[in-house]
Amino acid sequence: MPSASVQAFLTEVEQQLGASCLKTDPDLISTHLIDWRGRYQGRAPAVLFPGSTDQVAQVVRLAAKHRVGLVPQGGNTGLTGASVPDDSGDQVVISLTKLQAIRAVDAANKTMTLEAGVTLAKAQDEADALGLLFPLTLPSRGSATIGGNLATNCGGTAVLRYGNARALCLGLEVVTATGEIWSGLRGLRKDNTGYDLRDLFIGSEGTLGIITAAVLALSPKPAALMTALAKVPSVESAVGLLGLAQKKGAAQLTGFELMTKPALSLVSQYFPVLAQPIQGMGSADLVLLEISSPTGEVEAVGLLEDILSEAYESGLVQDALVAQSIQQAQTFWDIRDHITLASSEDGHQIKHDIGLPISCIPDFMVSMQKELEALLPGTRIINFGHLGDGNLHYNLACPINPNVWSDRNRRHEACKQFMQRLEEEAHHRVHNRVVSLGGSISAEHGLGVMRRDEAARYKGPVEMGLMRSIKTALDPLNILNPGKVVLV
Ligand code: FAD
Ligand code: 2HG
Ligand code: ZN
Repeated sequence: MPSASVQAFLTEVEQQLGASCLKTDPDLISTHLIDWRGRYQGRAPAVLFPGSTDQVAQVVRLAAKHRVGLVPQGGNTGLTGASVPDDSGDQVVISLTKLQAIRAVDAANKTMTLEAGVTLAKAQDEADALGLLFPLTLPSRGSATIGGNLATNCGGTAVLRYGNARALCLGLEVVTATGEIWSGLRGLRKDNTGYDLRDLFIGSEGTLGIITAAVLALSPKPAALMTALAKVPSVESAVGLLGLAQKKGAAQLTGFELMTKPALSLVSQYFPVLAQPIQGMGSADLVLLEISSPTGEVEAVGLLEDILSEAYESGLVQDALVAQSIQQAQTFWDIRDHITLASSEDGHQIKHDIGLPISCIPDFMVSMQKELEALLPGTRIINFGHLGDGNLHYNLACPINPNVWSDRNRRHEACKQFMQRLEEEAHHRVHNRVVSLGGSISAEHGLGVMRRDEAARYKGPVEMGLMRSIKTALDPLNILNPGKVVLV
């Protein structure tokens, strides 16, 4: 049973917003209480679905009155357990998915004002219809929402050229923890009028305010986006290829993704049809390069061929496949975008989302692999990600046990036990090394609950103190996503 204050809160929400704004049936709300990976399972008596900014503000005012913790949720694709409630049964999920309006478009200013529940895929389509580009892109774009993208300051596969979500947002509308509405929907590229509140809310994972709408910055649409796959003999070569591609392609290089052998073999195993384009390349580490061209496909293909032939001659690349059409370019992305899905089909992994100076990555990979082979013999290092940004998804998968592997349930159980038993130790080992190299323990996914305590281990007292001061100043009653990011 939820506490008396939670019950009183829900009664008032129903009176003020109407019964259609909340769901309490356990079968209907269960998917909102577990994260995308199935790693964090919480409890809540209800999920609320406000239909406007005013209704969000009403909910927050009632939550403050009754001291009820609210967990903002968009597409629930987050990977750090930040979008689901804890297991107290006294937090309430507030879904922003009903906030769907496209409020304004301004093609000359290259901006679009959207509500928080619009999916990233829809935002991309809207920009496309204007003849422009919203360049943020993630494999989860079909479900992830603009509110969630900004609350996590997500990265994705075009950061190299266009920056993180933060760089693509000019203004915000936010419901504060007291239930007031801050209307900061400015479409300005320059605005130095005091503290940057927008930047404070972006990346705060629903702990400082609830984003209800945003002004997004659009870019000119390239005439063509083309891709190539390059087989690299080592990660040093991949780093060398990055330097060469940046020198020759400059800002036309929009994507540079590493996919190591073990990551690709998961895609081959669980999505064999998608993996067909790489069958002839043998088992190898691959880099996916994307070039955007203002003139067209022929020029983009020409630039890719130029980069790759020089790389081949200097031994950085052993083989390459350049897409010959936009459709084929997409098939290369499909391989990359399915690594996380293939991983979750395989079973739970110990996930890391690390950021490193690119120059340190080759040494990190060699020394880390040695350390992990000694600590976790047989573990598969599913290493892939945004090498162009120095961001790797350095995930550890359970050693294959041939006795249980073909049985999905038993395989998943084995992986779950592997993760639960070794996660903490593996995180410490990987993160200690990353931090000793000047890196980050969360390059793009945020802290949530998964990395909250790890971050507190590495950040000094000054940084932690400032973070707590910000949280208590903006959310003095600790009702917005309590327990996530930083404990107060
Ligand atoms: P949720 O998962 O619902 O929420 C995430 C966080 O934002 C929570 O803290 C939540 O409380 C908060 N929140 C949500 N909406 C609001 C709001 N309106 N106001 C305030 N707080 C809010 N991430 C990357 O950075 N790069 C990737 O390449 C990438 N690829 C992915 C691929 C897959 C297959 C999956 C499953 C996930 C991937 N992610 C990636 C992670 C995830 O998709 C992103 O973090 C995304 O931005 C989350 O959006 P969402 O709407 O699903 O947010
Ligand atoms: C990606 O880049 C996502 O595909 C997911 O950030 C990473 O599965 C992961 O660890
Ligand atoms: Zn990523």
